[in-house]
This record gives sequence, C-alpha cells and structure tokens, in this order.
Amino acid sequence: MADLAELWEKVSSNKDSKSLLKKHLTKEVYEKLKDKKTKFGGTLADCIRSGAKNLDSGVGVYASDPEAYTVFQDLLGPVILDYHKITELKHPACDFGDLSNLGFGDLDPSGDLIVSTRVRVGRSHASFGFPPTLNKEQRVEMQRVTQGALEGLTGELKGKYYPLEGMTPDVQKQLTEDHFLFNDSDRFLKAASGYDDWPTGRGIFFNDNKTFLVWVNEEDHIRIISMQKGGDLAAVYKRLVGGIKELEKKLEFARLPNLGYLTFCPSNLGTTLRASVHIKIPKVAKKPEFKEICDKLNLQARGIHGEHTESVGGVYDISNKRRMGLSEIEAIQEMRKGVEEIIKLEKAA
Ligand code: ADP
Ligand code: CIR
Repeated sequence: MADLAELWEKVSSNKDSKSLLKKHLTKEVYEKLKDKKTKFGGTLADCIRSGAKNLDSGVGVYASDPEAYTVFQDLLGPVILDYHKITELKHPACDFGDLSNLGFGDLDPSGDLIVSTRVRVGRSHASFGFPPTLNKEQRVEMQRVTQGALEGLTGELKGKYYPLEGMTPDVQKQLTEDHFLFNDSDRFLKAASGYDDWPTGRGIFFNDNKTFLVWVNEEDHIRIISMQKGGDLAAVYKRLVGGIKELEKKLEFARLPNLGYLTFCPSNLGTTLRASVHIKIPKVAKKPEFKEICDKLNLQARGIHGEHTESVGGVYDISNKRRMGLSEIEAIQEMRKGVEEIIKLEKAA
C-alpha cells in the first residue's frame, strides 16, 4: 500500500506528463480502485508502476494479469479507448480472411525497396498472470507448457526451443542484431516487472531457416512471429496464421469478447497484430510531412532495431498502427495498402 500511495503521489503531483496514465488516473478513479485485487493477486500499483516511474511514458499502464482488464476497467477502459482511438470497448471476432484468396502477394516484386517482412501476434495463457504477478516457479512452469506445445509443431513450422539461460552472449548478440531475438533493455518494461527473474523462463523457438519464431516470456507470455527477406507479405501472413492455428489446438489463450486477445500492454490488445516491412525510403522519410503521411495511412514508423530506435541508412520499420476494433485481415489489408502507397511516393519522389 505504501508502494501504491507513493506511485499515486508521483503521478498526481506531476504537471508535465503526457501519458495516458496521467490523463485517466483521476483522484476519483484512484480512490475507487486502490484497494482492489485480482484473483492473480494483481493490484493497481502493478498496473501503474511503470508509468509512475517513467513519467515520459506514452501509455504508462500495464495490466497486472488477464483479470486486470475487468477489475481495473475504470482506468484501463479509458486508456484503451484513448490509445486505440475508438469510442466503445468493442472488438470483432477473430478473422484471418480467406487465405486461399488474399488478393495480394509480394508488395515489392522488384525487390528494390523492401528488405524484409514480419508479422507478429501476442498471446497470453489464460491461466497465468502477467509479469508483475508471476514468480520464478510460474515462469518456469509457463515455459515448460509453451515449450511442449512448440515442440509438437511439424512441417515448415518444426523447430527447436532455445532457452535464454545457457545461451552464450555471442549467440544472443548475433540473434538480436539479426532482428530475431529480444533483450532486456526497455526501461518501461523493466519498471513493469517485465525482466524480473531474467533470464529464467525466457527463450526463443525457431525453425531451421528462421522464418517462424516464437518468443517465450518476453513482454507477453507468447509472441508468434513469421518473417522472411523480401516483400512477400502473403507468404509471411499465411505461415503465421498456420502457426497460430496449430498452437490454439494445444493452448488456451486469454481473450475477452469486447477486447480481443489479452496482452500485458493495452496498446497490443485486440488482434495484437503488427505487420511490418523494413523498407528503404530515404526520399519519403526526408519529407517534412513524413509523419502526417504515415498517420493518414494509419501506419507507424520505427527504427530498424525496434520501438524507440533510429533508422539506419534510410531504412524504416513501417507497420500498421491499429490493432483493435478491426479484424486480423483488416489490419493486414490496412498495412498492405499503406505500404503500397509509401512505395508509390518513394518511386515518384
Ligand atoms: P514488436 O514487433 O514486438 O512490437 P519491436 O519493434 O521491438 O517489436 O521489434 C522487434 C524486433 O523485430 C526488432 O529486432 C526489429 O528490428 C525486428 N523487426 C521488426 N520488423 C521487422 C521486419 N519487417 N524485418 C526484420 N526485422 C523486423
Ligand atoms: C509507454 O507507455 O510509453 C511504454 N509503456 C511503452 C508502450 C508501448 N507501446 C506503444 O506505445 N505502442
């Protein structure tokens, strides 16, 4: 409780924070939620710790566990509406579209601009809390369950699980530089207990050619990733959907009808899908209106080593910005259309 009072003091006394936490954690909401607890043991302190310690957060809130979205709805609800720019907490049923008739293939057949394509989703075990409510034994148990499901995959998805514990620093560094692996360098996630007991329970699964990968216990319990060189979005997406469907047969994922799939950060709710290209767009990116162009197309630009990093050599990570309030196939189509438009603009510039 002392912890919560201190965190509240930090947030409420600050005048400069632009975070959604600052905006939506009013005195009234604080008073209403301060003594509540989820069945996983999650508290309001767990939800606001990162944003209170990092007042420069954009969101500033994490869910302590799947049940936090219900128990702390008075805070999380307004944050979700605001972040996803939607007017009601509503999300359509999961719909991956007609995979045999997607109507698109390679977004850059010339191979001039797109370096690589990646689509990822996050998934959470319905029966486990999120990082602030997990202990070491639970992280290990969750890893065991996930690893078991992954090791049953066959065909193109067949691969091997590599726990972070025991991986040499050289291998870790190379996998990270090659955009395959995560690390423990995000201060927002760190303050949210995201790296507690690191590296216990963390690891990565991938197939031989590293086109299908699964992160275990990074920000989310599970991140399912499909990626390859070049711009063949259809191939990447189909492989991802195949992987999701296989894992769904073996694991129960946390989902609410009005929020979609549940994730640690409310910014990832809904489809949880981020489809990105690493794309060479030195001319478009130099335009003063680059940010407006992306906004208008519902795209987000990141640097090539992930969120909060810089571009290198005019190569940007361009992805769909919206994940909630639309279906999986709609999110993919939005990204596809946006990237096609960006390519047109780059070629014309
Ligand atoms: P997330 O997709 O989990 O939101 P990040 O922005 O942190 O994540 O990116 C995770 C990793 O994926 C980083 O190493 C990033 O460089 C890599 N990545 C993202 N998009 C692509 C892409 N289209 N091609 C290759 N690597 C990518
Ligand atoms: C923040 O609030 O800025 C961090 N917790 C990171 C949020 C990550 N997602 C996002 O802004 N899309």
